[in-house]
Amino acid sequence: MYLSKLFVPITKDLPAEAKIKSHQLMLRTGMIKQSSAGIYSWLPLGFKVMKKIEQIVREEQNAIGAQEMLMPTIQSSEIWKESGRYNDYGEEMLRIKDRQGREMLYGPTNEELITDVFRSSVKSYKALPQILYHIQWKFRDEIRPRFGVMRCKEFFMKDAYSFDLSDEDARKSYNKMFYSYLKTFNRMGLKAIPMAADTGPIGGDLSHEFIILAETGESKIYADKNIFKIDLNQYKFNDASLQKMREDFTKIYAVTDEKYKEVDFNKNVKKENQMLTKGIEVGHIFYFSDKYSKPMNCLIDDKKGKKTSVKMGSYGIGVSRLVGAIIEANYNDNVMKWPKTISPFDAVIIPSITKNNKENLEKAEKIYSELKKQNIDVLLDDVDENMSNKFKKHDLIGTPYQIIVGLKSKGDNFEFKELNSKSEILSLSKIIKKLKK
Ligand code: P5A
Repeated sequence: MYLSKLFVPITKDLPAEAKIKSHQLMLRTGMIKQSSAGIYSWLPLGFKVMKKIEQIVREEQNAIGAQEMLMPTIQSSEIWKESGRYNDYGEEMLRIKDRQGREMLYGPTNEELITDVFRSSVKSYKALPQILYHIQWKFRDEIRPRFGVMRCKEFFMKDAYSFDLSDEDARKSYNKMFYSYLKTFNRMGLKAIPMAADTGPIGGDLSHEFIILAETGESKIYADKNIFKIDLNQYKFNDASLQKMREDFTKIYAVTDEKYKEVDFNKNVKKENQMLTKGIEVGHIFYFSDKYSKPMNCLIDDKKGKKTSVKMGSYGIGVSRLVGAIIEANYNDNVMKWPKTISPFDAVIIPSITKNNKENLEKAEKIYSELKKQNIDVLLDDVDENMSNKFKKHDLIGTPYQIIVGLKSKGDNFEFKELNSKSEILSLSKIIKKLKK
């Protein structure tokens, strides 16, 4: 992509409510534009990043055997009346009526809808276990939307739902998802801590939040630093190993302020290992057994032919929230550094261009087509602007690698720079090798 063609409305004027770095940087680099309180348009740069996050989430869900589907955003109130949550959900639910006066709502979550899909098609234990998921917009009429895409009204969520015959089997599905979440966040360069959590309006008695460390996070956390030492690679993808994994994680003290007790913290964690900080919740998983299947009559025949309510869990990842959360975890002064797996571009070529000398631009175009041939997603800054402005702009956008075509480049050798480190002079073939790594 040529920068002159890319729709990135970089702006300097920030609204007063943009208080945290991710919100400011996303507005400044034209990743998003607010359309009304807590509702955003995703412009090309922001959308590209979000799609990369979505794809990692999808791959890791598929890897544990979850199946992708798509449910609508608008739901009928009937199923929510059956589960008993229509009134309980309160003012966060956006309620609407269609032209026949039927009560509808914009889905804040999908436990009821998936239970309805499931009960109409699955009747026997033989079809179990199943995990279904979709990646779809949600709406919650948050009383105080803030922090840009981190707490907004309309947001993009991956929500998965598991169906099992017994409580024991359901916990195996829960463990698979627990493992999948840790792998998903690792691939985004994030170290997420699983923490025992309250279940709120979703319900159930087993729940973990996945929290990443960031000073601007909304959750206060109290944890033992040893939690970071657990190596996921030691576990195999089988029930016994995944159970051991969950036990290993839950043995180590890590709670949010809802569950924090000073005496427990001091008793369980040595002073030098105590970590008191803030974090952002990027995922949340729940096991709630028959909370929805029982009132909604989602029954299956067990091995003896007896009807029993299917045992369910639900598992959410805030896909759009992750865009902001990853910025919060990685920015440094005004430099946004994307993890390589998430960055909107793999590299940017920055030629020094003047009115009378377009030689560097021509060289840059050649590099561009070489990199494109190698399937490297590269941005070419073909804008006629001074180099210091260009550098500021690209630091802001945060592409992890820069190829600078200016005074220091000679023949087939160019200045190559990884953000936040010193540049080196490398041949194009060496640059390609590095980028492909
Ligand atoms: C789990 C999947 C649920 O809704 N039902 C289906 C369960 N859980 S949750 O914790 O309420 O939300 C899951 C994740 O969605 C993100 N999230 C938000 N992102 C942006 N703005 C919001 N207002 C918002 N609310 C929730 C979080 O990442 C959360 O972990």
